[in-house]
Amino acid sequence: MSRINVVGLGYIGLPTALMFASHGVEVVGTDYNKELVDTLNAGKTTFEEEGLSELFANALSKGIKFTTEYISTDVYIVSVPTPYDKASKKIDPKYVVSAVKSVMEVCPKGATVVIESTVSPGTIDRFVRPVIEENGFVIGEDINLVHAPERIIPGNMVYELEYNSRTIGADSREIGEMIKMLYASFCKGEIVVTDIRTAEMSKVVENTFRDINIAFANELAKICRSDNMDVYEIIRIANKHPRVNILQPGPGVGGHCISVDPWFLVGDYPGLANIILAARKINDSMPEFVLERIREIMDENGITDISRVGLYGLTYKEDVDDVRESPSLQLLDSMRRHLGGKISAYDPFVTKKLCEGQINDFDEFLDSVDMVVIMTAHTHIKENAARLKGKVVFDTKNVIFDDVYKL
Ligand code: SAJ
Repeated sequence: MSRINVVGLGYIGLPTALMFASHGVEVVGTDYNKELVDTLNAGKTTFEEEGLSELFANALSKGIKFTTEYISTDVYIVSVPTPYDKASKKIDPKYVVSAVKSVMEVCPKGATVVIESTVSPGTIDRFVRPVIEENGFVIGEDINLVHAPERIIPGNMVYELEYNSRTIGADSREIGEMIKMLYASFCKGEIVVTDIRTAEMSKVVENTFRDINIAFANELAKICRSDNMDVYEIIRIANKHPRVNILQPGPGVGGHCISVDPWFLVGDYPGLANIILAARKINDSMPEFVLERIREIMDENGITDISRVGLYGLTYKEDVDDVRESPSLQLLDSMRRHLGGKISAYDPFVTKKLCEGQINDFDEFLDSVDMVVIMTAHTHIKENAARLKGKVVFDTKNVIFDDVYKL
């Protein structure tokens, strides 16, 4: 194997490319975003992630290259976004299709195209195979096709890249085993080889499982609130049962995975995906539920001015700088629509201005509000909990153990 071309240098493609390069594989990373490629070529990473800078430095020392061009080589790893269409709920494969089209323009016969992006079951058959065939290639003879969905969690990506188990879906065992060997250059977890459709489905199922389980915790939070029971204590006690493991309620489910993938199943199997749809609706309703609680808590404390209420945390979860599908942004949107006014917000990981009332200094944020709504469980707020004294605190993430308002 001469070298690999990783196509798409985002949250998954970049660390994956760096990991391969750090383990001695010759890597060229391609992204059509010139600004992103320029940033990487200037020696800077494009997002914050534990251990990413060190991995980046290591990969650079091993000669990784970044470019906007697609190169002619034996293995392509396509790692581009796969959004869903908000109306039909089905996957929108446009980025995968356009990346594969670009690859087809340069790839030699015998090359293997690995799709890492999460896709709904059947996407590769319906959208990727035709692109390859339209270019005159016979799949399995001229071009090999593989699906190798990733499983890494933002916040612990570098560790999980190395230690998680992986799935490789391929048309033939031989090609599956070849790509397994490639990933085994850095992956110490078990690598299961299966067919493409099974790999597509199992990845979507993993995230759907988690969505449903979070929805259960969120529904319990609503039930407990309606009848004055402590949901956290109930979950803590129930989890003592050896076969019960309830997740934690929160202000909603964000990120570009768990809040998206279950929609693929709802879109493709309407009428069959019932629990999945209900779970999605429950999780999507949480920002509105938080808003109701904010109103109640404001009333109880005689706070009438919404501009004196501030949101702590804009990212979709703790200790990452990713705001995709963040419940905080959904809440801000609802607050603007229902309550009007300028709402203060602060996040130690976000400096880019995302809302009008955003304040980039924690002291200034605290000075400007009487009520703090904790939306994200950053380590920063756990370490600075004492500084919230004197404020009305609504802790949607259950990180402050004092007498504060909860979901
Ligand atoms: N959340 C809760 N309660 C919980 C756990 C999470 O409300 O008990 C919320 C989080 O606050 C967040 C959202 O759910 O808003 C999702 O966060 P997460 O940390 O559970 O997962 P992601 O979206 O960051 O990453 C997931 C992971 N999938 C699974 O755990 C099954 C990761 O392994 C996948 O690689 C990733 O999706 C992906 O790319 O698909």
